[in-house]
Amino acid sequence: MADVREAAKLLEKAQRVVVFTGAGISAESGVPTFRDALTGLWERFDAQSLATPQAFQDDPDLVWGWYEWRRHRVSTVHPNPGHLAVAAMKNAVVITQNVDDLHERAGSADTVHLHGSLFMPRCSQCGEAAALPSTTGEPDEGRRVWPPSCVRCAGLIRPGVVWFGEALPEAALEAAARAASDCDVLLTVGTSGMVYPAAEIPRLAARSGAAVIQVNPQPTPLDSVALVNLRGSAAQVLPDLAARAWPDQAAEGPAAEPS
Ligand code: BV8
Ligand code: ZN
Repeated sequence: MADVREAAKLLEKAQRVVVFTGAGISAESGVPTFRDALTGLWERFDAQSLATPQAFQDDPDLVWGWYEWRRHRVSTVHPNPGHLAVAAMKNAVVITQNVDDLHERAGSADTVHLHGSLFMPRCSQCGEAAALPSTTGEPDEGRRVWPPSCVRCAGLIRPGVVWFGEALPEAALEAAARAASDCDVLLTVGTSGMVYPAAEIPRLAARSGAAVIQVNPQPTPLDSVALVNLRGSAAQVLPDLAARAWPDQAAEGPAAEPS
């Protein structure tokens, strides 16, 4: 209990807050984390081997099918109290490794996506942005789906995510580094802190004098970077933490998912 009170004090006093999230914040919405074993068609693969340019080149319909299945899944679930609590943190800069749109649907309109999004497909050849195919009728268990073709060069359309071995979007990485080095408090939620350069963000904040607060039911390599470790789930810890740090905001009640 002392920890959540200490964390709330740090947030209450803070001028500039950054919230840095990973797959764990979407787990309670029903979005599998990267650690969760893959199911169905993909059970014999691990996420890291599928999320690569090589995998797409070798097996475009397997990889495109996987991302269409994930996009369909995300479109059938909703932000949880963790996302809503973050959206209620008025001046917080939200930086995520997640490719889902649950932060935006909870009200965090300017979320910085370090690893792209499931909702911004583009041509793998000329980079032209592509339309999102409809996901209606997508079977829950997922299947191989041949990627659409680019209207400009007929190249294969790929998901707008950052694959292993690919550079992060420069603007997003710069915005994240700037916010982390300027903040008073960085709240890291639901990430194992193992994927770089994203995992550098909480470390950069700590090196720049900020207080790092970690929310995660499990220990991670960020335990030693954090001033306060809150061992619990995002949907349970964040609403309580926000209510303690900003009681007046809590009185207004969390934002409902914008219609
Ligand atoms: C690059 C998009 C070079 C796709 C993703 C330095 C050291 C070592 C390795 C490297 C290094 N620098 C670069 C590398 C290589 C590599 C890397 O980091 N490898 C790791 C595995 C060692 N990095 C790269 O390849 C990066 N690119 O380096 O390019 C370059 C540079 C210039 C020019 C050209 C090239 C690109 C990395 C991005 C890859 N794309 N995602 C997709 O989603 O399909 S990464 C993906 O995996 C996610 O975005 C996320 O980043 C990561 C998963 O981590 P988490 O989100 O933390 O999720 P995880 O499942 O691991 O953990 C969940 C946590 O939540 C757990 O701790 C759990 O306890 C907790 N939890 C569970 N339930 C809850 C909860 N917490 C709270 N509440 C709950 N309810
Ligand atoms: Zn093209």
